[in-house]
Amino acid sequence: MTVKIFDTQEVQEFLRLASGLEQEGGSPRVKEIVYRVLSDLFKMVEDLDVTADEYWQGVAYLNQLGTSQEAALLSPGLGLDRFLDMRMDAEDEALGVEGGTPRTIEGPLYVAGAPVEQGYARLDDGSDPDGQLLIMHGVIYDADGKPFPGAQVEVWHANTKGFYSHFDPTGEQAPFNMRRTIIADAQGRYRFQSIVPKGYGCPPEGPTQQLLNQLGRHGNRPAHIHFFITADGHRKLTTQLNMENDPFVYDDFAYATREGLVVPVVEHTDEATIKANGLDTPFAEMEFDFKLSRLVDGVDNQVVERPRLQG
Ligand code: MBD
Ligand code: FE
Repeated sequence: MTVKIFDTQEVQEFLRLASGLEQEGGSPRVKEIVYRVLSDLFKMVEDLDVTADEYWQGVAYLNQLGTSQEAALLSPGLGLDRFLDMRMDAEDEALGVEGGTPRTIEGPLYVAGAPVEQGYARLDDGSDPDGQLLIMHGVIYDADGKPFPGAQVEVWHANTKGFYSHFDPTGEQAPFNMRRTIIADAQGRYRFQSIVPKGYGCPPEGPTQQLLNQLGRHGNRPAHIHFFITADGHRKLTTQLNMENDPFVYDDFAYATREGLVVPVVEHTDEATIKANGLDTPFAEMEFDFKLSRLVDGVDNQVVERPRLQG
């Protein structure tokens, strides 16, 4: 079709009507957003000459996305989560905030309410037969570079199949497996034992992977560990560490890898080191220190509230 109607008075008035802009009630903010989204969609349909068949395929896709609970998975896949981070980084730059550990996206798989431990925790319950022992540790530093005793380290990661507890399609994992909250010790240190995770892959038959296939893209993430770090007087840090030896480390479908967040996984096989760590088998070690940023005018200007599963 070559006829153009988007710019006619009839269509422009219709957009205002459908967005509730001629109504008294409702939310001005929602009206403003819906008006913009609808306008952009109408224009896209006209400019790209979207057929009715294509349109209804799109509607069916959205239904599928919801039924599969994958909306918050498609979002990072299309780079929207990364874009929100880019905006926060730009805001920091404009305000002159610098020097903390880089943020990166939360992802869709956090669960609130993990067990709380002091200084040290074991994250895995020993049920993953392929698990390679992992020791990870480091220090939480405040904005002045001083260790922060009592800082709260929330950590979560996948098993050797790339599956997270509470979201495991095999149903094999117990609640809160590989999820803990660790309170930093008197020297600001945290330490945990777990197993080396494997990278996540989108459900191969799900709507997210289906769309990625149409884009000629894969749906894999490198092996990674998620963190929320919380401490008085500082902004909550949301970040992830990616394992340096993973083939996807710089090819993440969710665009979460960042300079400064790639960590070597050091393999230890010599007896003395094994013993010194109180262990009796070879293990992998990761070390990472987190540096927090202070509140901006007394508030966390970038804290994100979103619906989260409560375990
Ligand atoms: C994950 O484990 C993840 O961290 C993100 C961002 C998206 C999908 C799965
Ligand atoms: Fe993840």
